Amino acid sequence: MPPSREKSYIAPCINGTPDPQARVLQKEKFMIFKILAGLIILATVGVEFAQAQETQTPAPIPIVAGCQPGDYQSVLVCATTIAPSGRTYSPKCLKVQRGTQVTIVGSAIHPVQGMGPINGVQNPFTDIRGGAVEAVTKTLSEPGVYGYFCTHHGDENGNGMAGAILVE
Ligand SMILES: [Cu+2]
Repeated sequence: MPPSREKSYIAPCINGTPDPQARVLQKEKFMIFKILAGLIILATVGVEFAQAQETQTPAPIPIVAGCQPGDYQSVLVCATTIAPSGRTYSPKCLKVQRGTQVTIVGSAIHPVQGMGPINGVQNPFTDIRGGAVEAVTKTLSEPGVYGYFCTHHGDENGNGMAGAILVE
């Protein structure tokens, strides 16, 4: 008989009374079972958590005024300005952090008007009915996409002279 087997074999009883060493061994076996069960539970919870994370991935960025997700020019300041540049805006696709003050320059030639809410996010530039003929400053506190356009050279659907602000 190999020595390892001899070592692992413990009779449950010695002379009709339970062997205390055997009981210890059984406790250890039970402990191993508990650890295994714990690991299985952890793995299950982990998988469920990962699946929950997967379903919580943010919705794709809506394309507004032709701005694709990769087109956004990131500006890491607390106040920034978008100005007309010919028949377009500069920057046309602007990305800022929430809480940034954004000024859009309007003029008699390029009255600026905000688009309606996108994905339920209210656009503070929308209340400029007919288009602002001067610079308008708004603080964008809620993440989302905010569209705007020139009422002379663009439209509500983002055609022509229009732009988008992505707030993260
Ligand atoms: Cu214009």
